[in-house]
Amino acid sequence: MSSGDSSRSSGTTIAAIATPMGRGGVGIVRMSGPDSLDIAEKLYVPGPRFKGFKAYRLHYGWIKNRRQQVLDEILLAYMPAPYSYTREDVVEINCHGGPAVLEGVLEALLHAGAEPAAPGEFTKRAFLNNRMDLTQAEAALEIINAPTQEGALLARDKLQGHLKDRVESLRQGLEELKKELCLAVDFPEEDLECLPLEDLADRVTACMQVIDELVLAFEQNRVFSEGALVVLAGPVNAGKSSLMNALLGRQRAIVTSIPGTTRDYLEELINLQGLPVRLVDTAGRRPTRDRIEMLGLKTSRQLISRADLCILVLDAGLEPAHEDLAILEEVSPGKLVLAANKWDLVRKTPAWCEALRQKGLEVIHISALHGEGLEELTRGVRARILGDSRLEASSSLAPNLRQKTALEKGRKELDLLVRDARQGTPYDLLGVRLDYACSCLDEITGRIATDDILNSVFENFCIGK
Ligand SMILES: Nc1nc2c(ncn2[C@@H]2O[C@H](COP(=O)(O)OP(=O)(O)OP(=O)(O)O)[C@@H](O)[C@H]2O)c(=O)[nH]1
Ligand SMILES: [Mg+2]
Repeated sequence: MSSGDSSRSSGTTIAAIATPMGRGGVGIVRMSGPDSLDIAEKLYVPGPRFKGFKAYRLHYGWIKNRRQQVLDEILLAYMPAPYSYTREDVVEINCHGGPAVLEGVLEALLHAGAEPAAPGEFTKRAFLNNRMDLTQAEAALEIINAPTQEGALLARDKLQGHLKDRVESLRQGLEELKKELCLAVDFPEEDLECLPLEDLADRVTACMQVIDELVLAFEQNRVFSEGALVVLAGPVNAGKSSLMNALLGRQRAIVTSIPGTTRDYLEELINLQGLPVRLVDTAGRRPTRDRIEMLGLKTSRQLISRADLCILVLDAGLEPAHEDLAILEEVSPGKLVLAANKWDLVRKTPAWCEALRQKGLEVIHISALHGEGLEELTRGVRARILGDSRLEASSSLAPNLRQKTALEKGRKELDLLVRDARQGTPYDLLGVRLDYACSCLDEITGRIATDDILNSVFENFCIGK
């Protein structure tokens, strides 16, 4: 492995608070490096039955602060290398989860010889010590950040190394091809016999298909890891804010019968049967000269252009004006659902609604006020965003943006390779393209890990992970 910053991994012992700041029942301070146990011994006050530190046991006792005063009652775990998160000696101190205690313990460890850990440094060491590849390190961050359990399950598969295995098997296929290419080059008179052009093209195309599947899964996974952006839009007074509140289950947005109640946008995260959704209520559309309202409408347009899905809310009892339907031109039909609201006042499908349905628009009758039709709306929203795809095993191999970019780079090279091969480019030159495609895959797993790559991965981590 050619990795940049392995210097810190050898020798130093790092420490950090691993649990979030704030008050909790338990907080954990973590150390990793060769001096972990020595440093812990300086500060640990044994409990009554202590008979020396044993690996993978919890030791009851007390911990001193840097002034040697007994600070808190603790449980201390000692996990010697190589069977630890970082593959180095690790000590974890479970103390009470208050900021003063946690800071006091950390301060004492630093005073006794540990160095403060950088963001993600524990995981970076785990990577540098070959405990995990880069896709697994990134999955550790993804599982922490997952907004719903479904999102966490997707990250879990990557944490277990499934994406790594897929990328490694792709790479292996390319390596084998490379070997055969070399053979063909060594015996040029037989090259086509050793590796017929069609065979070469087929095998590279199969690799590209695997890459395409992974890239496709990226989009789906993005929705689960970041949340889908769903924007409520439509004319004033249609009931957008009422719908926001109904879906949220609490009165978040102000609702009045005065048109133009909402001016700025409001965003809340909701869980639609496992699908995380960033739900946004926007200012209602109407012709206006009010500067604040105009700014609100501009923001609303920007949100609509970025949305994964737009819910056009209309008052079912009012035939929409031409400009109320302008959004149909702004948003592609696949990204639009019409919620015909105030159904409690109408109870039969108006002709204009039917006409829109005929045009292929999905129309769902709801009453935001009485909470009717919300389940159907939820189902419609999920189906639109997820398409036919379900949470299947394949989607759990979804790459993140960094990994997807590297996959696309590799795919482009393979595409060029097939083109060159068909144009009769000599086999040894094709080998160069194969090497480059392999190096793109290596960026994903971290076989090639420059400082730039490592920094871009670990700068997003929190301290203590
Ligand atoms: N009968 C009935 N009234 C509703 C329903 N939904 C909303 N309303 C009423 O319609 C009025 C407007 O509701 P809002 O939720 O403020 O509408 P809005 O689209 O956010 O309006 P703006 O913020 O002005 O764009 C309020 O008086 C609501 O109580 C519904 O399903 N049935
Ligand atoms: Mg409103």
